[in-house]
Amino acid sequence: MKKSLLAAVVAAFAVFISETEVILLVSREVPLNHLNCQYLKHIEYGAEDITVLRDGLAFLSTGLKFPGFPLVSEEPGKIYIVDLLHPKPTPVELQIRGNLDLDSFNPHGISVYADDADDSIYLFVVNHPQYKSQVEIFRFVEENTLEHLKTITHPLLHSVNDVVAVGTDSFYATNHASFPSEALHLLVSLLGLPWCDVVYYSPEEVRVAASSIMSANGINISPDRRYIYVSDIMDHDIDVYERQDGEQLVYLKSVGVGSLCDNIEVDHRTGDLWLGCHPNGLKLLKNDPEDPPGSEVIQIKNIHSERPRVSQRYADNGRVIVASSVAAPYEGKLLIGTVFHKALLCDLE
Ligand SMILES: [Ca+2]
Ligand SMILES: [Ca+2]
Ligand SMILES: [Ca+2]
Repeated sequence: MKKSLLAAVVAAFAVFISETEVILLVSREVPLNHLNCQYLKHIEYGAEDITVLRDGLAFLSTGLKFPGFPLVSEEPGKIYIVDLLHPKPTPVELQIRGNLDLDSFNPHGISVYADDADDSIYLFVVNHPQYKSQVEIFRFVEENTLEHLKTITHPLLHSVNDVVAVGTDSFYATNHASFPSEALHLLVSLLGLPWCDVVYYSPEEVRVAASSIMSANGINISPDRRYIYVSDIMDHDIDVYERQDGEQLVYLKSVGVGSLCDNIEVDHRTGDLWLGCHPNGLKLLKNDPEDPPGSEVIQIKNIHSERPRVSQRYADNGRVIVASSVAAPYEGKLLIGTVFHKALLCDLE
């Protein structure tokens, strides 16, 4: 009884503190900064993460169910694919073959790995069946099929948000919470302790690869595969790491973004980072349809220089697009995905 009372007090205080923090730091009203955009067909229940291959094929992770966000559909999550080089890009649902329970499929962050040895494409997907965390590895076969290869679970992979593949069966994954226990994580957040981490996984070795993160959300890799970028969403910055021999991550620096940035996509050609961000965390928590959470896309140029250029490329007050979580550029186009709303295809030029 005492324990549950204490947990309730801690929880209430944590909500108060985190709301205060959000009000102070990211309760922004962003002026509209629109592009020429259209809604993507068939995407009605979010596309929390998107990633684009060099040939213009984009994978979309849709239908995420997550505590604290509205349940917009009872249907299981799905993976879509869309060809950005098609004159009228239209997402197609990928069929999943193999030993995966599709009824509880709840996809979150995604990453692709192109194997130069035989041109195979692997898709890595964070999955939350019954709100647990695991990583699924698929091979993309034929035009519209994913073949499920394996499910990876591990005690260190307890609150996984996103993943970046570095081999056919190895990856880095972010934990957005410091502990699997919600009460413990609330306490840690309440104390402002940066106790979240990035975990390296390979069949031979699983370990914490980077720590001292407030809340690790999106993760991605530079085109030369030398650097790893992590969105520390509650610290409002992007943490930059160098990959060294034996998959050791060495922290280099952090670049402030002034918004709650979710997933990271990297432009294959320029190396620029594109971030889907939440300008107003308080509205995201409340999710009032009368006053919806907005969307913001931020680009970082020259992140490895002395003076990275951080600029806003799109902003909306939630009347067009609610809670953007990813922005993926490709050849003058920009895909914007959301946690639980629609997705946009925009012209950048
Ligand atoms: Ca991702
Ligand atoms: Ca940080
Ligand atoms: Ca995310």
